[in-house]
Amino acid sequence: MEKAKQLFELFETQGTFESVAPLGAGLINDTYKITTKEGNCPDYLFQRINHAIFQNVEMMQNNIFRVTSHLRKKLEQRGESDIDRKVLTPIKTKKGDLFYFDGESYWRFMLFIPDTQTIDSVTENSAYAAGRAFGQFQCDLSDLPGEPLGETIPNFHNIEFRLQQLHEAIEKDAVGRVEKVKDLIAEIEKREEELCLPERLFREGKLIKRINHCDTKVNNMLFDKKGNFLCVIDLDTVMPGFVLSDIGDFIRTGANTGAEDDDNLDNVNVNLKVVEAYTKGYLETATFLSPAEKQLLPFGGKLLTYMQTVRFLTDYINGDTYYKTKFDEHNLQRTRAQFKLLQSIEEHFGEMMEFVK
Ligand code: GN1
Ligand code: MG
Repeated sequence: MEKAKQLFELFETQGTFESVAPLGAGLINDTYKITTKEGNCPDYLFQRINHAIFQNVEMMQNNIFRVTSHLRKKLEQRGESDIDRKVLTPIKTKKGDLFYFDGESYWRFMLFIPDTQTIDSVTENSAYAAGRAFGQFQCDLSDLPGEPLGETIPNFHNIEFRLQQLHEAIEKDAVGRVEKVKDLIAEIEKREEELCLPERLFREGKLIKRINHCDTKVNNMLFDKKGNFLCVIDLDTVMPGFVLSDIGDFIRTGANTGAEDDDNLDNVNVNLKVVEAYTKGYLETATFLSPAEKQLLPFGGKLLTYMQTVRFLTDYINGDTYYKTKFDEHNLQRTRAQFKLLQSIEEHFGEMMEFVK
């Protein structure tokens, strides 16, 4: 409480601090909401940035500032109303910085957007809206002026790098968990060659990098109370990557009939209706795609689900050092649920390819 109040005073905020409460379900940063006393002053959201993961906070905050300013300009050009609800607004410190370091933690503020909801599962309608929104997001950022954005986490969605991390974890076997997950390791190794395709295409000059969100979990989208799409949130990982990342992570989360960490694998399957609706919406606004990129979109779903399986398993083997966990075997349960989803995607891959055609 005292800390929140102190931070509130350090940033360019309006109104009087009233209360603070935790918010959201992110696996990385800690998020809180500050309510102000005055009805005509905004409320604020602030976060302690996970500095172990985002090691270059300055680069990340600069990326976010450039991206949100550019998106705001695009909204203005299109004559949109309610712009403060359709793009995030970072708040600077009174000194003009995009974050504050207190000697231990890094903090940042943004405007809180009221009367909104995030959702963990989508209908066909909201999937279509999400597809259009992420296509528009990438399209709007395709002419971002200036230097390329920095990679806030180097090699973030590079599957070859993620596999290398897995192999290092297996090698170390820091907490003696490898024996228990031999079956999963074998399944992952069986698919390595196939799933490293995009990195090979990139090296051959056949696939390019564009600005992506790189964390298009369905709950990283904000809707109003009626279910209308407002904006994309959690911009920490906006950086250059393959367009496969964003459609892929949406399929992984939005088109999963179960939960990311479902303990009942029978719940976990790919929802083809959601994939179809998202693909349709996305292709309507992502008008910049090359034929090669279009062809690979369904592969994105496979790749990101595979990558998340690899990442959760790596963290499990390392002894749960990266993701927040709620119980002892949480990362293993997540791994099994992601692997089940991967199998379901593989089974229905032919149908997913049809949607692009
Ligand atoms: C993390 O913080 P959150 O929940 O939005 C992770 C994503 C993973 C996701 C899995 C920086 O996202 O890459 O896909 O968990 N973010 C980072 O749920 O590693
Ligand atoms: Mg997030």
